[in-house]
Parts: sequence; structure tokens; C-alpha cells
Amino acid sequence: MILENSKITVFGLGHIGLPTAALFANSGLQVTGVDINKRTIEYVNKGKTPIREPGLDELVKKAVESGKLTATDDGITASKDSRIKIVIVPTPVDEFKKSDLSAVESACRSISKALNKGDLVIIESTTPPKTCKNVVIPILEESGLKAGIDFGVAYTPERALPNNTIYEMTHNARVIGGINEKSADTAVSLYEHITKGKIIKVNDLITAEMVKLMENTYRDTNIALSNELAKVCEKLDIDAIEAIAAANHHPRVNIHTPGPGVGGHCLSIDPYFIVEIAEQEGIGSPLIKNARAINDGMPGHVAEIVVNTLNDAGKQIEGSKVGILGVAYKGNVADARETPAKPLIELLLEEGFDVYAHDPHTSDDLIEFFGARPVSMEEVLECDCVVLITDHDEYKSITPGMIKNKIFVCTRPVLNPDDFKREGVVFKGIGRL
Ligand code: SAJ
Repeated sequence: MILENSKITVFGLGHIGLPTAALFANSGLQVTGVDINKRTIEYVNKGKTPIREPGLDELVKKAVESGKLTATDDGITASKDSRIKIVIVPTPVDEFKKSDLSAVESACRSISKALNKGDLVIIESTTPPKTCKNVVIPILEESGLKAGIDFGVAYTPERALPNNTIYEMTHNARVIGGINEKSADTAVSLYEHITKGKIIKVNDLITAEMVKLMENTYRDTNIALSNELAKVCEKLDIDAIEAIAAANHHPRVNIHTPGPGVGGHCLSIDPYFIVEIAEQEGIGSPLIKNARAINDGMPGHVAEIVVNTLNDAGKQIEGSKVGILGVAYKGNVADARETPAKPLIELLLEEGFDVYAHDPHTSDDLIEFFGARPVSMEEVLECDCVVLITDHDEYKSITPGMIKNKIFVCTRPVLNPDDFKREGVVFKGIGRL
């Protein structure tokens, strides 16, 4: 397969699909992006992006203006016209924490209807191990063609960090597994167009699927460990942040940072894919499952700190105003998927508080949807209790004098407790009561 003449279809123009499509297009390859969202297609065809990601606007503009990137909702026609098809669609979990692969299945069905001998299908969506074998390939073979003989299959997980996606996509190491050597090698040659990072070829499709899940599970369980240690430290009157920082001086220790919970569409979801497959295999994965439960329990712990702090200060709960700083799942992003702010707001409302919130990156509609009243940062700082949830840069210069009612629950270690305590502010944090 001569890649220089091969057209590419990218299924899914989201946070990872759109930058990938634009990077391939700017590397000189002809790319068609497919999405079910008409607004996304309109945006892209005008050279614009509906996603906030540093550097993406220019990348998409250049790709579309050069004629190398177009978008459509017709996945079958786009597929017919291209020799390489890449699937980068969402794989959420359902209410029972089981993977929902419907978007992957739907993209593969379109591909199947337009598959030709010699084509290569690449999956980038995060999936439970065995998805390529048990879900993707059977659908593709409905075409009458045989995987590994008539067409190739490769899996390469996306691993770029939101807000730094373009840099990480082009500089991080990339892991690639194939149904056979030829599929993996063709995928390696393709990704060499857009990455300066090391390309690591692994044994097969399932290994590549597992690598991605291991990475996010490592981080999620590590954060759960830090959250558990923080809660123990609270009981022992130890500043967990100071203790963790000291422990991390050990050359083989890297304890992550405790916080109000783990959000985003990756860490809070991907570990369940391992739990799911481990349960199917009859062994379960109690550590990973427990870590998820610990992190999911953190908004409840924050609510408890707020209630206890106000009780200790002799304030009543019913009708007291709690002001939340930040609803995005992490600092300096507009993304609020799986954010711990949402369950926290719900718990505080259940307690009887009036909940106000501010976030310079997200919309007021979202804050209202979460059940809080959107207000300015100044108004949040005037509430009976101020709760910092997201470590946005805008909040790192808050000073004691700005906390009007002198009660501050700061769930991220971005401000020095002593500065506040010296000025008479009741300062509580995760792992620092
Ligand atoms: N968090 C903590 N304590 C920490 C680190 C993070 O509480 O010490 C929280 C954050 O506040 C946030 C959540 O965890 O709510 C996740 O944030 P993150 O920055 O760890 O990760 P994501 O979800 O934005 O991106 C991760 C990355 N994976 C790894 O670092 C192993 C990224 O490289 C992946 O591409 C991405 O998942 C993905 O798409 O899977």
C-alpha cells in the first residue's frame, strides 16, 4: 500500500479525531472526516473547530483551506473512496459501568459496507480488551472479506492529554498492534507522518488495547491511594500534602495528588473496561474496582467537610450559601465531563444549602444544569463557605482577604493554608483538616 496516494477516512471528529484528521491532512494526505453531528461538519467544512483546544483552530483552518480535509456525515461513501479508515469515536460506560460500544459498532458497519481488498482499518477508540477480535472484526467481515487476509486491522490508542493534545499527539510515544505484521507495519508508516515520538510495535491487537487501559488505571488507582492516605492523615492531624511531597523524594515513589474526585472521560471510565473483562474471565479486579469507588466517593467526603466545618463554626446548614469555584474536571480546561463538581453540587443541595458556582471556562448553562446558580467569582467569595474544586489559574491568586466569611474548603493543594490561617480564615483541604 503506497500511503502517499492513500485517502484516509477518520470516523469521529471529537477531541481526538479532529486533531488527528487535521494533522494527517497537514502532512499532505487526503482526509475525509466523518461525524454524525451536523454542526461539527458545518464547522469543519468552514475551516473552524467546535472544540476548545490550544492550536487546533489554526490546524483545522490550514487543512481545510489547502483542500486536504473535508467533513461529511456519509461514512459509507467516504469509506468507499479511501484505503485507510480510522475509528476515533467515543466509548462511554452505561449506568451499570459496562462499555457502550455502539459508536464503534456503527462506524464499523459503515466501513463494512464499503470495504475493499487491501484496505486497512485502524481503531483508536479506547476499548475493553478483545473488542477488536470479538466486535470490530466480525462486523468488518460481514463485507465477505477476511481480516488479516483481504484487509488489515490495527489498534493504536490515543493518549494525548486534553489542553496539550496537539503537542502530545505529535510527541508522545505511540503504541501500535496489528492483526498481522503487515497491518502493524502499514499503521507504523502512516503514524510516522504525524509523530516525532517513538513508535512502539506490540505483539498484537489485544496488547495494544490493554496498554491504554493500564496507563489510565495506573493513574486512577494511584490517585485513589493518595485520596485514601489523605483521609487517614486527616484523622491523624497530618498534613497529607506535606507528607506526600516528602515521600515523593524517594527515588521510586510517585504518589499522586489527593483531590475532590477524578473526572474527565478517561480515568473515571477506562478502569471499568478492565473490571468488565476481568469479571467476564471469572477473576474480577477488586483493587481497580475499589479505587474507582474511592475516587467516586470523594465528592461525598468534600460535602462532609463542608457540613462539619459550618457546624463547627456554629452556622446553620439550611439556607447557608456555599460558593463553588470551578466546575470543570481539572484546571484550565472547559471540559466538565464526569466532573466531581456535579455530584458535589447535588449532595450540597440535598443537605439544604443554597449553591452558587463560578467557572471562567465553562458556560453558565452548564452550572445551571448541575443545579447551582451561576455567579461571578466575587459573589462566590461572599458565600458563607467557599469551596475550590477546580485548580484553574484564575483561582491561584486568591488571598485571605478575599474570603469574606472566613470559611474556605480548598480541595486542591494550590494555596498555602498558613497564609489563610494567619489571617483568621478557617482553611480546610483534602488531607489537611
Ligand atoms: N487528578 C487528581 N490527582 C492527580 C492527578 C489528577 O485528582 O494527581 C484528577 C484531575 O483533577 C482530573 C482527573 O484526575 O479530575 C484526570 O485528570 P488527568 O490529568 O490525570 O487525566 P485526563 O483524564 O485529562 O487524561 C488522561 C491522560 N492519561 C494519563 O496521564 C495516563 C491522557 O494522557 C490520556 O490521553 C487521557 O487520559 C485519555 O484520553 O485517556
